[in-house]
Amino acid sequence: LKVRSPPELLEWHGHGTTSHFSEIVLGRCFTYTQIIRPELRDEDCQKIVDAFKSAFLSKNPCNITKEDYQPLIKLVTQTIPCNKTLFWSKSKDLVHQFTWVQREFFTLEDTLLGYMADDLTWCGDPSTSDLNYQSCPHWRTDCSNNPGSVFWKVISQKFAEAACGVVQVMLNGSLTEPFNKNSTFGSVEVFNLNPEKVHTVQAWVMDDIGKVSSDSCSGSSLNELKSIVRERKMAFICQDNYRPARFVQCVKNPEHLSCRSGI
Ligand code: N1C
Repeated sequence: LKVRSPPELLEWHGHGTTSHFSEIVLGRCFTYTQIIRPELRDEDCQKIVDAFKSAFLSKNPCNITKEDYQPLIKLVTQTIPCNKTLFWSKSKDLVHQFTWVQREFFTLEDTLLGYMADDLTWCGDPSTSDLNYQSCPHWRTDCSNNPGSVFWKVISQKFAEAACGVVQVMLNGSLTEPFNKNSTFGSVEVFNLNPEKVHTVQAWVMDDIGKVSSDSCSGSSLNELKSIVRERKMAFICQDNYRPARFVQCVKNPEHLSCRSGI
């Protein structure tokens, strides 16, 4: 006789684990390692997905630590070529449209672990070995040490530590603070760049099409980033509306004045 547990009340304020989470991450792992980057074809996707799930299953989803993800991190070794790391903050759609065309650049979502987890939610519960499809902690109203937030923090840190040469960051010039100290880029990635390997940080500050283009590179927000970068002994370059990325924005707005010939 199977005893069914009563329907649970929603314990957390965030969305529950994405339906079919295990199948999606396994499928994405195969797509990535077999089709997108066949140089990784020998990676063991089943093992990777098991390590991913072991990081948070049967654990309190408010007490996840960086150490929980170490076995997963150790399992996946992917090297990104120098000069090709592209960070971003508040510009996710554009940056991915850009890397889709400009294939040699890598955002974190263009690496195996970032690709597997992108846009998904996941958490477990100490009382079962199942995923919690009902609700997961919301980072602000419940707790910041939840499986998703800790995951992005850990892999963002690794991604930044591994960068070399010149690194790029795409920022959103339509915000008053294109560089935000509290973002993952501003709090984790800039501080984990290794100045012995990274000589230059290059910012591309992209305005939304239709908003009056502001000279964000000379504003106080970008000045703060410049200070941090220079303090850490790296060079800083800033470009407002970097043309190759502007062209990607213009695909959807070909008639806009800023997209016509004399841009
Ligand atoms: O906080 P952010 O941006 O500055 O984070 C972006 C920054 C990028 O350079 C990435 O390398 O940090 C990395 N990163 C992701 O790749 C990522 N994918 C999805 C950080 N967070 C990521 N997410 C989720 O979006 C995650 O849940 C986090 O809280 C948001 C951050 O987006 P943001 O504020 O625009």
